[in-house]
Order: sequence, then C-alpha cells, then structure tokens
Amino acid sequence: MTQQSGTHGGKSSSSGVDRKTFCGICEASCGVVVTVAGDDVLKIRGDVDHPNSKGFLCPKGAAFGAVRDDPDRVLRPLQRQADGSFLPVSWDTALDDIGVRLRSLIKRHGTESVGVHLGNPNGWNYGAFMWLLGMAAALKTKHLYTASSVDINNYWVVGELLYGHNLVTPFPDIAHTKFLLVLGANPVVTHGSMMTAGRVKEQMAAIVERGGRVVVIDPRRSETAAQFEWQPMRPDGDPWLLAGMLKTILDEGLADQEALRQQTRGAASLPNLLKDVTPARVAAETGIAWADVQKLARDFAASPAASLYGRCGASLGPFSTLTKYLIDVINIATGNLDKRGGAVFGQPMLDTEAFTKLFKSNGYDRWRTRVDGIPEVLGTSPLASLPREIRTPGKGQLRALLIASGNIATTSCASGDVGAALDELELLISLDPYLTETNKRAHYILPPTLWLERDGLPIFSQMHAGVPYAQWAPATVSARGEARDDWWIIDAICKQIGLVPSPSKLVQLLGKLGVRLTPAVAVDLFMRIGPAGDWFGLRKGVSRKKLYGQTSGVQLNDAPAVGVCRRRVHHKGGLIPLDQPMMHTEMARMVARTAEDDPTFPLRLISLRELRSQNSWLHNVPKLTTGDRRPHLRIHPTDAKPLGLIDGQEVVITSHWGEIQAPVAISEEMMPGTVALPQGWGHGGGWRRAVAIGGGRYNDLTSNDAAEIDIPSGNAVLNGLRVRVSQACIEMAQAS
Ligand SMILES: Nc1nc2c(c(=O)[nH]1)N[C@H]1C(S)=C(S)[C@@H](COP(=O)(O)OP(=O)(O)OC[C@H]3O[C@@H](n4cnc5c(=O)[nH]c(N)nc54)[C@H](O)[C@@H]3O)O[C@H]1N2
Ligand SMILES: Nc1nc2c(c(=O)[nH]1)N[C@H]1C(S)=C(S)[C@@H](COP(=O)(O)OP(=O)(O)OC[C@H]3O[C@@H](n4cnc5c(=O)[nH]c(N)nc54)[C@H](O)[C@@H]3O)O[C@H]1N2
Ligand code: SF4
Ligand SMILES: [Mo]
Repeated sequence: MTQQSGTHGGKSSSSGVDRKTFCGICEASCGVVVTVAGDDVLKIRGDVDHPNSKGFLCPKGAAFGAVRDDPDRVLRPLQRQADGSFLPVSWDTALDDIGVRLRSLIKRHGTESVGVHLGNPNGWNYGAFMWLLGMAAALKTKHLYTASSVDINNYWVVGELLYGHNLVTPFPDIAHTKFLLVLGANPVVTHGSMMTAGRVKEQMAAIVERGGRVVVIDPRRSETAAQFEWQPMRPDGDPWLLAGMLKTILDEGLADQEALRQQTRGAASLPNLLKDVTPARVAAETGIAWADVQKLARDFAASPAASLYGRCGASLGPFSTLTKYLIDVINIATGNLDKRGGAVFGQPMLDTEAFTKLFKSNGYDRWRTRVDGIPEVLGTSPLASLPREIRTPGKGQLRALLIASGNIATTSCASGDVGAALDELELLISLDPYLTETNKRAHYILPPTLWLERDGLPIFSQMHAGVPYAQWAPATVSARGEARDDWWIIDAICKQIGLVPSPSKLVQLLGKLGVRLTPAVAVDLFMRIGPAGDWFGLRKGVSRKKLYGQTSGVQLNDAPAVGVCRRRVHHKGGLIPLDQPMMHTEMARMVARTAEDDPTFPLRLISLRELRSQNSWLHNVPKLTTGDRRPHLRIHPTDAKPLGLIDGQEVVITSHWGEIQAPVAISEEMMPGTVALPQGWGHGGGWRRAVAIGGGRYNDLTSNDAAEIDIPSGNAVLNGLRVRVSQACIEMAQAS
C-alpha cells in the first residue's frame, strides 16, 4: 500500500513555492502558507484567505519547520534492546516481530488484552483517528483510552445526557455575543478549545468595542483575564458559582420561560436540584461575595445575547460533569441556546454525529470498566484506570498497548504510576516522532509523518467553527526519512493479526477479501453524502477533489445556523431533558463534601498553559524554548513571604500523592492561597533539549485513585490540588 498523498498546485515565489494547508497543532487550525524549496520548509506564515483564521498565526505554527527537521526526530523504526537502548530496524523487521508477539499474546489471552490509546495530536490526523478507533472496534477491546479522560470527558457525558449525542457541544457565537462569560479558559494563550474562533483575541476585544462585556472567572489573572474583566475565584468553585447563579435566575424570575418550553422538558425539577445551595456556602466555596454572584447572574440574564463558556479550568475539577451540565442549563434557561450571539450548535462539513451514530460508537454507560466499574464514555475507558487495568489479573487484563501521539507518562494523572505500569506490559508500541519519557519504555517506536507531510482535514475543529467552513489540503512536503502516515502503520499492524481496522462489518469483510479502503476514500464518500457534500454531482457542494483545488478552505456560512435546536437534539421530540437524576446525585455529593481547609496542605495548585508550548511537546524547538523555560511555580507575595521565598528560588511542592521541585515566580497574578505551575514538563528520553530544560512534572502530584476523579465521566482531577510549598534546601536538610 502506498501512503496517501496528493498533488499540490502551489504558487511559485522567488525563493520557493507557496503551498496552503492548515496548522495541525491546536484547535484553532489556522490556515497557513508554507513556502517550500525542493523538499525544504523555508517559511510558514498565516493564510489571509482562510475563512476562520484570516492570516493569524502563533509562534508554534510558525516554528513547526524545526520540528520536521529536528535532529532528534525518530525517522526509522526503533527497537528496544535488553539494556534499554534503541536500535533502528527496517519496517519489515519491526512489523513482523510485532505481528509474532501480538499473535502469541492474542492466542493466549484474546484480543481483549490488547489496548489502544489516542493522544491529543490525533485531533488533526483524521486517518489515524479513524484507524485507531477502527482497530479498537475490530479487536472488540474495552481498552480504548484517549486524552479526553484527562481533558473533556465531562463534555461528552453532558452531550449525551442533554442532547442525546456525546458530540453535541454548543459553543459561544463569539462574533455576535454581547456578554461572554469565560469560566476557566485562557483563549488569549490557547486560542480556544471546543470553540474554533479565528483571531480569538481580536474577536473578544470586539465584544467590548461593540458595548458588550467579557468576564473571566479564574483563580489566576490569566493573559485573558488581564485583558478583560477579571473575577478571581477559588479553584473548584465553578459548580458552586453556577448553582448560585442559576438559583438567582430562577428565584428572581429571570428565566426565559418561552425558551424553556420550546427547547426543554423537566425544567420544573431545577429548583429542587438547587435546594441545598445556600448563599453562605456559595460565597465560602467560591470566595466571591453572594451579592456579586447575584449581580453576575442578573447581568448575564439581562444581556440581549450572552454565552457562558467553560473549558479546562471548569473541566478538570472533582465535579466537572455537574459543572458542564450547569453551564449548559444556564445558557438554556436564559434563552441563549441556539440564538445568535448565544451558545450555538456547530455546522460541520462532515457530519461526525451521524458517522458515530451509524457505527454505534457514541453513547454513555453502556458498560462499565473491568477494574474500577467506571461508565464508558464514547466507548472509551479512562486513563485514570490504565495502571490498574495493567496490574489487575483476570480475564481482560491489559497486556499490550499501542499508543499513538500520547505522552501519558507526563500528561496523564499520576504520571509516575503510569510510567511504572507501562513497564509491566508484555508489549508496548508507540507511534511518535520523538523518543519520549513515555515511549522510552516501548518495545517499538514507529515514526509517523507530521501534519505538513500528510493531507489534512480539520475533522475536530470543523465541529465548533465560528465561521463554518470546509477544508481539505494535500501534503505540503514529503515525509522525512522512513516516516509513514500513522494510519498506514496502524493498518500494517492490523494486517499482521488478520484484522481490518473498522467498526463496519461490511468494510471488515471487504478488507478480508483484499479491498482495503483508505481513510481519504472513506471520508470523501461520507462527506459527499453529508450536509455540505456534492451528492456526487447532483448538487453544488464539497468533495475532496474540489477542496484540494481550494486549499484555503471554503466558507459554508457566515455563522452557524440558529433556530435548529429541535433538529440538533437527538432525544425524542427534539427536547432537552433537564431533569437528570445523576445530576441530583452529584449535587448531593457536592453539598455533603466538606471542603475544610487542611493546614498541612494550605495551598491549591492549578495548571497553566504557555503560548510557546503545546501540552507536553514542542519543547525541543530552539525558537520556542529561549530563556529560562523551566516551569516556574507562580505564587502570590502574601504566600511567598511567610515561607521566606525570593523570586527564582527552588521549592519543593508536595501533594497527598507526590513531590516535585520548581523555581518560584512571585506574582500578584495569583489569587492568594492559589499557586500555578505549567503542565507538560519534566522530560526524559531522547529529545535532548526538552530533557535538558528539566523541571518538575506536574502530574507526579496528581492522583488516579478511582475516588478522586469526576465520578460520572471518569475525567481526571488535575486542578485545585491541595499542596504545600517549602524551600528546597530546608526540605532536603530535614530529609537527611
Ligand atoms: N499555547 C497552547 N495552546 C493550547 C494548548 C497548550 O498547551 N498551549 N493546549 C491545547 C489543549 S489540549 C487544550 S484542551 C486547550 C485548553 O484551553 P483552555 O482551557 O483555554 O486552557 P487552560 O490554560 O488550561 O485554561 C484554563 C484556565 O482555567 C484556570 N483554572 C484553573 N483551575 C480553575 C478552576 O478551578 N476554576 C476556574 N474557573 N478556572 C480555573 C487556569 O488558571 C487557566 O487560566 O488549549 C489548547 N491550546
Ligand atoms: N496537569 C495537567 N495535565 C494535563 C492537562 C492540564 O491542563 N493539566 N491537560 C490535559 C489535556 S487537555 C490534554 S489534551 C492532554 C494532552 O496530552 P497528550 O495526549 O499526551 O498530548 P501531547 O502532549 O499534546 O502530545 C503527545 C505526543 O504526540 C506526539 N505527536 C505530535 N504529532 C504527532 C503525529 O502527527 N503523530 C504521532 N503519532 N505523534 C505525534 C508528540 O511528539 C508527543 O510526544 O494533557 C492533559 N494533561
Ligand atoms: S494558534 Fe494553534 S493552529 Fe494557529 S498557528 Fe498557533 S498552534 Fe497552529
Ligand atoms: Mo486538551
């Protein structure tokens, strides 16, 4: 089989040829123009013709040529030796040996002993995404893990509960809103998550310019909070704040009864849900005066077009499903769902909801995990359970794992435990361009192409695009070394064990008869019969061929359609069922939980994302790692002073579960009592610059205890950790 590639009619410029695609690093999926000479990437700049990003580019996208040409990049399959070192081997040797090992393992323990993990970069790698899910389906394994369980499982659960499909996730119509309420998100740095809004900083500034407001609720005066109205709040105060706001809206008759009648059923249950939410408790849990909570609720309800938006800060606490439920209920109850300038439904080029429904991949709690009994979400198990699934004997014990673009020994909760558990696997295969702290434990590291080197379709970003658009661009440069598209590698591994990676019985059968689809053909077929498709020439619409000819993308609409709620809700009658027994249970659990201060762990730790980093990677790029890039612990002067800390001093951070070191940065950007540390650092393996930078690994402080996660969704708790901070030298002296 050959790798997929396409012709790319680029414009010549004096020093090379310009080719268009989109940046495959984060959800913004900015359109880019890549200047190529021969096979060299000379320059990457923003594409002014892109319907969403309109020429924007951040430092990460601009520097990506250095990742492609990184001297530390893995360019041949690597096989681990007895002494832990790696030797390059041929593809045939690697694949044949993987085949032998997998066949033996499956013979002894069945296909359910083999697992698959999808890390974050699969979101810009549609072929890998489909083939990995297809592989898990063909294996009939419950060991399907994704980065979603340390990120966004709460969204997927609430999507299923409220709208009847995990992937239905309304997002702010930022171009038209008059009031954007941001709960635990920092789009000025992260460029938007579950909200693909090009030039997001400018679009937020425009809200204020047209007389509206942007209010940011965050324990840290983040880069976003610093530019707009900042309301500090204690970590994990989110569900309390929202419950207090909803209570105010209902008690004061501010709810939009007509919207509730038109869009929902079960609204009468809401007062009962909030019966134990008292002003005093809300104020204590959030650190925000009750009068201010009430004012926020009134202002939000009074706005002609408001949207409440929460992301990682509201997704990685102990009650994240309840939090996301309350976010949506407030949007709905104030009449802002499915309204211009409110929270809108996406209008994708590719109907991912129909696609997943066709193969029954969407769903919630259709089964529970073997060891911890956690409900499945979209057919996946949570990363928190992974080490226990590896270690707990019995039928279905996880013995072999294929990880594609995941660095879970850093990014998953209890990262130290994850690393140690991976060592216990009979077979670990990693698809990654680098030798990381995760895959240094692998038996094989297989080199993938990167986004510039493969064709691209923004499969994930298109679901939440502020300006609906379609784009599909061919590869801009050829693969380096012996790198292969991830999907090709997955397909080759599946062939070794006689599987066709697909959830479709028909496709599996065809594959066994020798007709193997490529992801491009499968997606093109589906897209052409979909909402934006050309129905094979029967109407004006998109196809791969057409999009390849317009590599900046095609705008499908000025803004996502509104007034579509009934059609977009998959529940019977198109009504949103607001009465959710599980949310009553969660509320009771939250109310019963006493948040007593623990003097031995007086501070609360939250995660921090940086402009020149992407989760746990891009840390080997010189241009993105100038200056002192060690992760610094941000601490308020009033917390630093009694500890006798001075700026830059090394401290020990201790949680219930671990201990790491970091230099401090004393800053008033923190709310007193709260400290913040960049996540994704503390590298090992063969990315030399990243390893040399060093730094503490945030998730060595987090827990994967089944009681410490968000119970309904299995989402990890990574923010709001109770910690203590002490001077490194004093701690060391005590230890000796
Ligand atoms: N530059 C850059 N961009 C990225 C990434 C990156 O690593 N770097 N990662 C990408 C990924 S995978 C994702 S998911 C998105 C995430 O996108 P965002 O959610 O916008 O990113 P975070 O920086 O995690 O924002 C979380 C905010 O919540 C605050 N916070 C922490 N705890 C709490 C809390 O308990 N309550 C409230 N209200 N706030 C809290 C933090 O201080 C922070 O400002 O970003 C994406 N974009
Ligand atoms: N403490 C704390 N931890 C967090 C978070 C937090 O806010 N705080 N955020 C969480 C979130 S939101 C997320 S999404 C996860 C992200 O965590 P992961 O899913 O682990 O993702 P990344 O760190 O972005 O990248 C993982 C790997 O993908 C590789 N890679 C890049 N491109 C490709 C490619 O095209 N193909 C292949 N095969 N590999 C590729 C990179 O080299 C890297 O090693 O981290 C989570 N962890
Ligand atoms: S914002 Fe995201 S998509 Fe845009 S250039 Fe930066 S990393 Fe790439
Ligand atoms: Mo994420």
